[in-house]
Amino acid sequence: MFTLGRSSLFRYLCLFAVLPSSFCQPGMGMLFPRESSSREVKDLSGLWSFRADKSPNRKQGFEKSWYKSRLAETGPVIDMAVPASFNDMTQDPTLRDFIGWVWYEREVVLPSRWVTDEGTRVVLRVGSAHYYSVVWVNGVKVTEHNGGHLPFEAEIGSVIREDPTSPCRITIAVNNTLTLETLPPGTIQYFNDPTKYPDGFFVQNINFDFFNYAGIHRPVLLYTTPKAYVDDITVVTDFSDSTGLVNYKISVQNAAEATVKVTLMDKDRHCVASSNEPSGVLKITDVKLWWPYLMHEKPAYLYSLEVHLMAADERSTYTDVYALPVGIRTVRVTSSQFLINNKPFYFHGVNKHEDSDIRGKGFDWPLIVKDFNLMKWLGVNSFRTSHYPYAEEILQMCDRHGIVVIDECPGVGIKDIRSFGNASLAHHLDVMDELVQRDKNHPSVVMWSVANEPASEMPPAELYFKTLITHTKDMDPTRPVTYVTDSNYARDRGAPYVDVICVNSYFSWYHDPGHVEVIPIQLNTQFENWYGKYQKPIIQSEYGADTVPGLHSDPPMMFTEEYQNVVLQSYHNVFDQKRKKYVVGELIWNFADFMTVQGITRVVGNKKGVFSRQRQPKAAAFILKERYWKLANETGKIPSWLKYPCGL
Ligand code: BDP
Repeated sequence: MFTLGRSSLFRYLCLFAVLPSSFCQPGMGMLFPRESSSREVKDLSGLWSFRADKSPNRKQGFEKSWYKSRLAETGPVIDMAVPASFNDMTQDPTLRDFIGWVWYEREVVLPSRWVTDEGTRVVLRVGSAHYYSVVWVNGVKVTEHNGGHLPFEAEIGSVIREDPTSPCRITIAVNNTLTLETLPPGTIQYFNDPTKYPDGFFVQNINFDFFNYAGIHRPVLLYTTPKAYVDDITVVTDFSDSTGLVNYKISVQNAAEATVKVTLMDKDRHCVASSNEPSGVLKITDVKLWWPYLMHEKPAYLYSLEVHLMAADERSTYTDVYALPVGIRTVRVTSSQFLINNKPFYFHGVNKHEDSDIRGKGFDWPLIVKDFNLMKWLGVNSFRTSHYPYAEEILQMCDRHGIVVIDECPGVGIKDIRSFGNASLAHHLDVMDELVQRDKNHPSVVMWSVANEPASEMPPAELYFKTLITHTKDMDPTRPVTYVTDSNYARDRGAPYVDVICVNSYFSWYHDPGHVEVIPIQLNTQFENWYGKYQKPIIQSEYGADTVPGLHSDPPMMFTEEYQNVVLQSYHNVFDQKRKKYVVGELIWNFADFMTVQGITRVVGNKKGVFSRQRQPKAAAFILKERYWKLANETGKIPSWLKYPCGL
């Protein structure tokens, strides 16, 4: 182990190479905040003060500078849970459907060392807030962020040190208005006819099928690092025979001089490789690869890459320690296979949503643990983060349990030609940058999805997706890139650029409703057409049928549990013919029922879940469970210790 007393620091600094200057790039890292001997984390989950700006132009909060004093002094506030969507918290229908700025505030008492020690960085991190956020500390603006599903940070040390005696007052204003350039896009439409609508009536139009929940959705944290710190780590893994290879690169900030010690520890805390260089390749003999759940006797093996930074500036010396979980695995795609560690991988999984009663899209550990138990019970080996990036803690669970992830950005509902313009593309590229930056080190993430069902037949879609996909591959050449299509194979303009074709189809539902007998023909045609044209592996990325739990009919009718069963079985028969050829996966739509906007096709939400929104199984869950365990037996390896499929 690497430990060093302060007195031996300078001797130590001389022992290791001084980092080259190119190594200290401007801070771009988004490492997940972890406690270590040099870092503390303070979780601000709990009750915040909350006020929706219901003024006609929604700008009163800015006009009256609500951030300058305590929110309660500006007008009436209510208690609000963080993290959570605000929409379903109260009985107020105008808050449920509120569009515009909402204001959150929390006062925090900080440990005095954080405030007095100039050698400590204090960072405020918002896991996600939907959609646009502005953040102040003690009335001073510290950052703003455009986008609803990814974290953002601000270093607040200098602000809190201005008045060490005052508590730290954090104000966050969040706006859920969507525009043609947001991801997902949306438009505001005003209705001015006084014979039909009340004064100021407007709606937000969207082209995606989930409720636009809003608020602070993921934990807000304060964390510390030393002034000189490990800003980022990038890990790319490979192996050759029984030797594992971990390519790593560490970037450091604020260090005039710095040395690093990198140690790779196995699960038993034995050091299996180490280095004193800021970048390089660690070689691990008798490597234990990271395997997906149900593909190996010991899935999801994680090493720990421990980075120990020793740095100095003219005033002081600093030590920073950061431990990153690392799974060693490879991903590759051929014209008909998806390979993990050079073995064919078949996705038998689900599409999910971050969605539940009361919390909306708010991060919730009990829900996450329940969902992982249900997924493992079902025999799921993978899911797609439809239709936006999920919380980092969920991806960490996937790393730990071997659940493979298709990581999707919020490019959903891009149907208006104006959303293919330069401003939209620039934002989409930024979001992909943020997503890859956040998720690049997760072994569970095996593919990036840049969009869901865009209007890919429109002429501007070709350049748009070519640019987006090429850019994503440049950022991360180690993972395939896709977008999910529902377009006709002959009209799709993005497919030439993707590595894997992901197709959604709803035969016997949106087309030929009630006629399950069309499924075998139409699904077969779908696969043959796409494969015939592109010779790329195909994933059935969505299929399903709305089902109201407890509704029954035989012969099966739409919306009954029996109908969902027949739809699934009819699809499965075709998958079984094609998976021997080029179909590499099937992801049911959806894992659980979820909330949508109100409309004539939705009965309090989308009911295509195999579980209800409260996570109780419909009949289809048992069909899927039987199938997925059979598939696991055929295409993977059910570990011998997994006698009965359940439990984490
Ligand atoms: C698909 C969309 C998904 C919808 C689903 C449905 O990708 O977001 O929820 O249809 O209509 O086309 O259930």
